[in-house]
Amino acid sequence: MARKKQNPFRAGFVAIVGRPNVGKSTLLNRVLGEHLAIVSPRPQTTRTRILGVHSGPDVQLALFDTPGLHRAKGALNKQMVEVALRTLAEVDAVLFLVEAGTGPDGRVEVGDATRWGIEEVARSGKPAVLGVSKMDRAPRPSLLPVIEAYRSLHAWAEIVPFSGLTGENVDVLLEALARHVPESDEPLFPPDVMTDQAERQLAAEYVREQVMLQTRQEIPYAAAVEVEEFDESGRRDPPPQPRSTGRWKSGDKRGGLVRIAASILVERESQKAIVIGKQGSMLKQIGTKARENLERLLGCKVFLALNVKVEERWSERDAALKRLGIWGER
Ligand SMILES: Nc1nc2c(ncn2[C@@H]2O[C@H](COP(=O)(O)OP(=O)(O)O)[C@@H](O)[C@H]2O)c(=O)[nH]1
Ligand SMILES: [Mg+2]
Repeated sequence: MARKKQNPFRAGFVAIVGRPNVGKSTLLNRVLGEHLAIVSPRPQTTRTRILGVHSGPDVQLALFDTPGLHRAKGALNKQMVEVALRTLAEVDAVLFLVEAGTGPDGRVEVGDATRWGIEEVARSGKPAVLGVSKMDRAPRPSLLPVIEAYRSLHAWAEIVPFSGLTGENVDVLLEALARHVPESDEPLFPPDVMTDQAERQLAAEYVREQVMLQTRQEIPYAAAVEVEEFDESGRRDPPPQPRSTGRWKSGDKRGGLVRIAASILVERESQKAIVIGKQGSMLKQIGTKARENLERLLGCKVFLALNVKVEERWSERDAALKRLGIWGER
């Protein structure tokens, strides 16, 4: 009996880039089936690049979620855009995302920032797949003009409409990306590794996500979160080896209790008052929701103690950005 020729194994790094809010983080989470990257309706939710590893039978894609490409003002924003551009230079392939949907007159407007992003993709010289996101909210016939508008702007390797929210066509998108990463004898990461983010970092991000979702005006952009204590001595069944790599593996849901103490940094006393809320109500709400989400992620009980600190102009100071992990090795 003739046996089907096996596909060669492929493995590579892929940068997910695009304007803020196009659905980069939602896609990464959908691919991994875990809430790894935080998501909010606000732009600039993602501040660092986040590695998520997708391992299939004949492919491994190491996907970097990146901060959105935008006109950056201030040290924090400049650093975020820098991270996205640097990631472009380091990967095997690029997934550039734009949103489905047309204007009320049926026309497709390609903004200047998007054009600039596409130029950067071209400059990288990497094979680039165009992902047209949020297809769930665009009527089918409206997809074609969007695809047409972008087709002429770059020699895309492939164009795939998809929805990170419903998961529609995400498999097709992954297959398209797999065709543009190199053949490889071995995977880049052990197949059970999902990210290089330590649980401690994830805890900080989960708290920041609730600040983004529950506060208004300037607070989301003025806030950062620092975990001061992550005590897992109360966790059940410690793993056989210390996880010195800090890599978080899915399936690490071991029961028991983790105690976390974290500070929410803001830039002014007035902002501190808002984050604390009347008789602590806002801080309580942020803490409750973040704790529930963390319990789901870690698979154990979580004791989460939050406080709010003022650190003037942290977002303008390089040292603070480094300390908070926004600038540096990542
Ligand atoms: N309808 C719909 N909304 C989406 C989809 N993907 C993301 N969103 C929403 O768009 C907003 C920004 O998403 P996010 O993943 O944070 O975008 P990012 O800034 O590119 O990482 C959030 O409110 C998401 O819920 C999608 O496929 N369909
Ligand atoms: Mg994001």
